[in-house]
Amino acid sequence: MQLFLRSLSAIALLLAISTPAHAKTVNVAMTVKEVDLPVDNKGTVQTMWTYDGTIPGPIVRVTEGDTVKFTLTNDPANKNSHSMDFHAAIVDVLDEFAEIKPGGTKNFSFEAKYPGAFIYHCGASSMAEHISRGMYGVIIGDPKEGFSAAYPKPDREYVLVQGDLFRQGTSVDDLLDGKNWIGALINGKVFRYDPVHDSNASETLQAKPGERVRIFYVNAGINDSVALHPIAGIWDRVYDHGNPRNVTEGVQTFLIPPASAATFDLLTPAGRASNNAIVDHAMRRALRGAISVLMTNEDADPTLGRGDRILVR
Ligand SMILES: [Cu+2]
Repeated sequence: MQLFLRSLSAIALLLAISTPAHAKTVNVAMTVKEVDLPVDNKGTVQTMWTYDGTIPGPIVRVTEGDTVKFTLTNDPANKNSHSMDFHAAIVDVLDEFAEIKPGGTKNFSFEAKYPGAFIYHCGASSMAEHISRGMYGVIIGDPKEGFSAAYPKPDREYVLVQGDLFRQGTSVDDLLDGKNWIGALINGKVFRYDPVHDSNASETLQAKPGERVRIFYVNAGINDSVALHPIAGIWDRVYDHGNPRNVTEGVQTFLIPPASAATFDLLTPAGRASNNAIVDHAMRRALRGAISVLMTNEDADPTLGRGDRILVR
C-alpha cells in the first residue's frame, strides 16, 4: 500500500513538472472596423481604424503559458487591408501577421510564453497610418506563479494606452515626420481622465487611501518614447514589460519606448485624500493630452479598477 501511494505521488509530481499548472487555451476573436469616433471629451470626430470599434481594442488577458487561438476578421465594409501583430507572440511575420483584405478572415495560435503587458497593433502598410489611426491594444499575461512578495496583489488595476492624434488626412510622409500632430490620446481621447485640464472630461481613475494601484501603461505612439511619472507620487515598483522579474523600486520617471509597455505600482498615501497626475513628462505630449488624474478618497467608486473596468470607458 505504501509503495502504491509512493508511486502515485511520483506520478503526480511528474505530471506537475511536465504540465504547466494553469495552461489553457483562450479563444480571442476581433473584427477590424473603420469607424467615426470621438477623439476628445467634447466629441470631435475623426475616421479611425479599430479592433472591434474601440480605441484601444479589447483587452486580452491570459496566464503565462496559455495558448491564444486568435481569429481576425476584416469587416467587408472596410476599405483597407489590415493585420494583427501581437508582441506577445513568437511566430512568422510573413505568415501569422500577414494582412487580409476586407471580407477576409485569418486564424493563428501562439503561446503566451512570457508574463507581462504587451502591445498588439496592426502591421498593414503603412504601419504609421494604421497605428496612428487607432489600431492597437494590450495583451496581459499574468505570471503563472500568481502574486508573491515580489509581485504583490494590487487593490485596483488600470490599463492606460497612449497614442497619437494627427490632423485627419495627414499623409504618411508627414506622419513619419511628426507633422500635423495635434495631441496625445489616452484610451482613445485627449485628456480623457483629466478634468483639471479639460472641463469636458467626466472620468477619472479612482482609489481609496492606502491602496496599491497597478497601472498597465502601453505606448502606442508611432515615434516617441513616453516618460511616465506620477505627479505627487513615486512609483513604488515598476515592472519593465510587466514582467515581475524585471522590477525596479522607487522610480520617479520611467521610459517606455514606442510599441512597448510597463507595469507601475503606486502606493497611495493612507489616512488622507490625495490626487496624482499620471503624466507623460515630455511637456509637448503632457499638455496636449497625456495626463490622467488618479483621485484617492474614501468615496472611491468600488467598481473602478476591477473586473472589466480596469479599462475605464
Ligand atoms: Cu490596419
